[in-house]
Amino acid sequence: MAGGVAAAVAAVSEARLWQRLMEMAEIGGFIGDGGHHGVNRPCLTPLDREARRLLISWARRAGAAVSVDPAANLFLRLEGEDPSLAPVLTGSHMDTQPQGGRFDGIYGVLAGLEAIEAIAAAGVRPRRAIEVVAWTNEEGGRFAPGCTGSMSFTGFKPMSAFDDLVDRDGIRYADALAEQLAAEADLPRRPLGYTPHAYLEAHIEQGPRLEAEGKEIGVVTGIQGSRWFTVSVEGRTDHAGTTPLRLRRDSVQDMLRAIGALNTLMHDPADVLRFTVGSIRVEPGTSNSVARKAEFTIDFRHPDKEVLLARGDAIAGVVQASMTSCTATVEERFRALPVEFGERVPGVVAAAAEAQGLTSLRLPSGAFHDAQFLVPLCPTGMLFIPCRGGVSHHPSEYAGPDACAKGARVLAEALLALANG
Ligand code: HGY
Ligand code: MN
Ligand code: MN
Ligand code: MN
Repeated sequence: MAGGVAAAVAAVSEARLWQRLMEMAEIGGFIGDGGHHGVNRPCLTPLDREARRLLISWARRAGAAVSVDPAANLFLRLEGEDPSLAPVLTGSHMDTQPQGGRFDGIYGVLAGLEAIEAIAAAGVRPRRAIEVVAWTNEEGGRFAPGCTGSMSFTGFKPMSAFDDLVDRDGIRYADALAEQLAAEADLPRRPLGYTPHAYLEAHIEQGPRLEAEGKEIGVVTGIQGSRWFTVSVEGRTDHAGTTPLRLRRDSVQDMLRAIGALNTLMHDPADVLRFTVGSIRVEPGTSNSVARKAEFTIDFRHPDKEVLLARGDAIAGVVQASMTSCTATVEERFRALPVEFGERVPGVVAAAAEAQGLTSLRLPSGAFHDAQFLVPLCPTGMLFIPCRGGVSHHPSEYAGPDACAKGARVLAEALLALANG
């Protein structure tokens, strides 16, 4: 390891990174299942802004320049020798699932800050600037779909495509975004989007493989594809006690029939079930009225593009064939095709892990990430750290201080290799 790199890696502080992870977990923190400390920190909310202010205070103390783009993506910049060169970009997201954990997303942002802080503390000046980004709305929990910040940044979709997304309270994405930017009017602004020299995101695995195989670093090879649909079944509300079955137009009954049929379509014995109904809403929603409307979401994933397209395109037909007395509409809300990271960035991650004497495993990501949208723009990759039992999107999500620090050290070395390359 070159002198500078060794000093930078050595300057990564396990204690500081852990302290910050735990402090961030208090913002939106709650005690959930089994007494575990969960985090519920939706995007574009006062909680999100409180977490961002805390991050900004740490970043400025570390000498990083802070700025925000029109999608409210937040950037922390460690200047390089040649500011005219395209920066290397790292980062992740700060928003969580409603029953989220203390590491999904925020680990990649804080590992990125830890890496640039250690590089600066070691007196190392990278050739290119290194930027840490906190992407807006990766989870899609409040405003579906997710990744609206990175999709806006990369031009995958125009930012205006998300304006009219609404949350459960009917608040529009554009209005929540405007509120965020107004609350952060004191922060320097930057234009939307640029082409990074490379992008590398650190994240917990959110799966069981690294822990099961006793490996310390995941060299991520790619991300499977995801498609989100919203199905709305319309019937008629009636009295639960007096309306004969033959006269009913019961949207819940038809919804259940459709979900049963979809499970048959989606469940491939050679495959794990990659089809999730995560949200169901029923109107009027009283026990003694037949449901007029039943709306449910579909999250369908697959690593093979053809299967993702063919089975996803078949969903609407299966839903329509399942209707006996109701009508249904099927709307696709999100589509991210499978991506492969190639060799450039994964190779740098693998070399850094080896240089630090850490065991590593090449594996694909089952979870989607903002990295998916950087692939068409620049050399892209991810590094994973193991998480307990592979559990995520649950309060018991956990990665230990040692695992978090190992990931941050590999990130620091990989970022320097990319920034000096
Ligand atoms: O849903 C996902 O895959 C990511 O964790 N948001
Ligand atoms: Mn995540
Ligand atoms: Mn997540
Ligand atoms: Mn992500």
